[in-house]
Amino acid sequence: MKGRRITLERHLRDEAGRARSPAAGLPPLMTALAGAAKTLARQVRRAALSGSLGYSGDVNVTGDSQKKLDVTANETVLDAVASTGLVAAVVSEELKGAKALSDREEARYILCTDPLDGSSNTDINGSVGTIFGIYPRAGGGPVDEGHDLLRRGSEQIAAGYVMYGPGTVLVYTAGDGVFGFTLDEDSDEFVLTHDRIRCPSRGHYYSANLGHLKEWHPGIRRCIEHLTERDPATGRPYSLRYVGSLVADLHRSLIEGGFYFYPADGGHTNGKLRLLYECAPLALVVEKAGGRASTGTQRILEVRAESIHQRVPLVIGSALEVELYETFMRREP
Ligand code: FDP
Repeated sequence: MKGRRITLERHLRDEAGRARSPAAGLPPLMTALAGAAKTLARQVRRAALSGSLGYSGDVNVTGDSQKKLDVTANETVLDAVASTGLVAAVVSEELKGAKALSDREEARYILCTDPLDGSSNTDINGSVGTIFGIYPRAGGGPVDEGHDLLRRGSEQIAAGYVMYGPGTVLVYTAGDGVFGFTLDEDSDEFVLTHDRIRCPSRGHYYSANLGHLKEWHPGIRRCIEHLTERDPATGRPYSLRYVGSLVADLHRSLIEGGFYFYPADGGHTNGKLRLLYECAPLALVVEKAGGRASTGTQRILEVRAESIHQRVPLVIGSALEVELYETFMRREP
């Protein structure tokens, strides 16, 4: 990249230096997460060589068969954040309950994470990701599930994701702007490559598992019919793009416009994706970039979690497409 080279460390220092930045206490935690991402990028890249492809033989708490990489990714992220002493507890897709890490006063944060999202892609050398949302503790003393963990996404002070694709990209927001960093493997540094990302207000892609189409809300089926009709004046038909890895599909929508959705269906009556460590962190990123995220009827960031592994329907991406989807859901059949 031409011009001044800004590493993640440098960027975090600059942000922390701004008097009112909400990121002030976050640099060591973000640095630890970036460190975990570097380790994971290597583990994912070398998985076929190190015998780490395939299933672990266990099933996680939400019923998914765990991949070996799910297990190592979880350990990698937990070890990294535990070493900072800043995190009181972690909610992870791979842990049945929240894991308490520290009861010291400096442990001011709660981390919600999906350490390896899209793990059905690991064995075919496809893109996968890590998702994280960071909350301030609600109070002192021992972590209280109701107050500290069952939160609204709007209470996050930072959130982001790492995408392990052809390159490794870390995208995060601490409230003021969304920033994307690409891992420079020569220097082993994350370098700012996407400054103050803005999600285009509309795009021409939609991403969803159409295998469930017949079981969707009639409004969503009508929305698909609308998107696939030919009308060059409004850019229709839209093109379908579906990696089947939320982070990768979301990253496309964030950068190029368009939207991703995973509604309720016969097998997933509340949708498939988890509120605390998939939907809420990505909703914060997308909203801070000017996009939208909703259940189809409610803004994701306003949904208060009722349990740590709660699922919700999700539609996320360019503001105009998310609005269109919501409009179709509201219309009478
Ligand atoms: P995966 O099960 O592979 O971890 O988080 C769940 C998730 O992937 C998302 O990343 C992805 O978008 C979705 O599920 C894929 O679900 P389908 O296989 O039903 O399309």
